[in-house]
Amino acid sequence: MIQLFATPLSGNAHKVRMALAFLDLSWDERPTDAAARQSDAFAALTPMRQIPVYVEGDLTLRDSQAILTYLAARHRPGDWGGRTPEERGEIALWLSHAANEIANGPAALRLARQFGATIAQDQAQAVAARFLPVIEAHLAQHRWLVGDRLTIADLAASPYLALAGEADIDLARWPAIGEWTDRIAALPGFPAMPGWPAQTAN
Ligand SMILES: N[C@@H](CCC(=O)N[C@@H](CS)C(=O)NCC(=O)O)C(=O)O
Repeated sequence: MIQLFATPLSGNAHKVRMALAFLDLSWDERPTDAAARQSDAFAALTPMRQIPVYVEGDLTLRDSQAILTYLAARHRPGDWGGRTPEERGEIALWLSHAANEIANGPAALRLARQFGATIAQDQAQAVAARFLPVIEAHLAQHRWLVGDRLTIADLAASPYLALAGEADIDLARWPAIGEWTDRIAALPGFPAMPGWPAQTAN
């Protein structure tokens, strides 16, 4: 049985939860709050002491982008991870944005506002201000980040943008981003996440 070490409010964990749900896989969710992340047992799973962590048999994998890459290769080869070299390159681009600009912009701002984390506010605002117009312009021209279908690029990039309101980012300013996160939430099997509004198909 797959185990997913996670919390309900972690956008990084939700990337993996969406992938598992869309793949129609069963998993055992292992709630891993801040106290649990300090335990020796959790440190033995991941030296970073961060969620999500994915365990399947002998495989233990940390980092949401890495776990998505694994799941795509295992369960949707030549599709979720890209059909062509060009698509694979484009998917790597959005996974990089997820781990850099989205993590250090909207996700960091949410962490500060919702959970009281100390962050470099000005820097996070600047990262978000630089990145949001880029993805908005892309999504104004494309229904999905890469190709004409859902890929792991969408799974990696969407949670912290769907939750941007919790970071005091007004999604009304970014309509294409909002329509895209609604589109993902309308997919059959989408797992609910607190703060990500439920949708019907569009
Ligand atoms: N690059 C990692 C980042 C994971 C991450 O930041 N996880 C957060 C929860 S969303 C965490 O465990 N924070 C606790 C900590 O850093 O100590 C990923 O994409 O999975």
